[in-house]
Amino acid sequence: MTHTCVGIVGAGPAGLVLAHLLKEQGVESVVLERQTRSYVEKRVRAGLLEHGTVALLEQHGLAERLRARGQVHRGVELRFAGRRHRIPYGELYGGRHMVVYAQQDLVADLIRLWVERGGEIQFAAEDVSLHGFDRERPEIRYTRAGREQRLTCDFVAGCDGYHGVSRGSIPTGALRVYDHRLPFAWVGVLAQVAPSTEEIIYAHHPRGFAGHMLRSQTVSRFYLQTEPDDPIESWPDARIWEELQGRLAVDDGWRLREGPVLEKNVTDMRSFVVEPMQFGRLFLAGDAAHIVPPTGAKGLNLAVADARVLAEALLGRVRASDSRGLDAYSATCLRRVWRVQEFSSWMSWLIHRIPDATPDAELRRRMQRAQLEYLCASPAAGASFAENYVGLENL
Ligand code: FAS
Repeated sequence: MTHTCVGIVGAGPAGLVLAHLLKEQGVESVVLERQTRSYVEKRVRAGLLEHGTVALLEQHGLAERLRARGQVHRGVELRFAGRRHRIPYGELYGGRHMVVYAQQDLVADLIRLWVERGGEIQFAAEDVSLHGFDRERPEIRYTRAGREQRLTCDFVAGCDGYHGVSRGSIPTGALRVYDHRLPFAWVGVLAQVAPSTEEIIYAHHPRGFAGHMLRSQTVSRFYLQTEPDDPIESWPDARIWEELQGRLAVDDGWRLREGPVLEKNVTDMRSFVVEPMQFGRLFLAGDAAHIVPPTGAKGLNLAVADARVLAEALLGRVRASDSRGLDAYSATCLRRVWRVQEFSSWMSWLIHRIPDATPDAELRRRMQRAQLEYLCASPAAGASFAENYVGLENL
């Protein structure tokens, strides 16, 4: 049996950033990851980092490769009624910018730096179970290469995502669960094709939303609105490109480049939050505690924000025996979580086609169009969008 100060379950953005911030201040942790290293370093997910996320990574010496290979972005393009509307969020929000950098590349950077700095990470840790976190000596049990292992710790960080074991380890009834499924889903597409745009495009179209996201100069990410539970089999590549061409079209002849589809899947959209994000000596961070609709590109950024709050709170307790940060952990994180939930939900309803089954669908479509026009015409509305999209500070 080994002991560490903080047992971290999950080597995603939340777990890895937390591990680094603790180690930098001399607080030891062990990261337990169910998957193999190569699996987590190839898993395609997010790709847009908020200004605050990049600043935090830079502050802690974790952003060298991100700065060298990420693409700085200062604006986004909305399309509707065949027209383009650029929202210059950099100008509207004090020059702050965002960086396009694939999540799997960030995870690979954080793992490489963690190992280089002497951090301990156990990949392929199976059957993880959490014990005693409501008492003084939490224990994490797991098997690795068929042998049972036990890790005692002073605190446990549940950073194991929505499908992890941590949230489910908390006694039923101890959590309030908020779970809302939006009436749209995304066909996520990764294609071997250079981007046809300099900036991210969100297109509102009568056939449904389409998004042209960016990942690199040779690979592009696209999203298409579909029905929840729509099987990916109903989206052959030909249909994907036909719908992207149609929904992204504008009246100035712009054309979308096409290329081989590398990956495609259907992702449901939900707003999910558990309160509180802690129980005894177990603290949930990232997707283990909340899921936001991917529209506003917030999930990864929220995970890193939780990790920053949890690291500060744990350091306060471990180094100064000051428990106030840990006592307030959940309330501190939830202020940002609910702000981001509201913005992501608002943005989802702004740019998706309102389903026919929605009560007063036609009326809501008229109000949606008025909102789009107002957002593109009003500097005040643009500034409010900019600070939410790029990332609110001091929350
Ligand atoms: P993660 O899920 O990233 O990491 C959890 C880790 O815990 C994983 O490595 C997992 O293998 C491990 N784990 C799980 N169970 C375990 C167990 N029992 N024992 C040990 N380890 C365990 N967000 C955006 O901001 N923009 C996007 O465009 C975007 N697109 C997305 C597309 C998809 C298909 C998905 C699924 C998510 C997307 N997200 C996006 C959200 C996503 O990026 C998450 O918000 C982000 O990964 C959250 O980071 P973590 O909380 O660290 O959780």
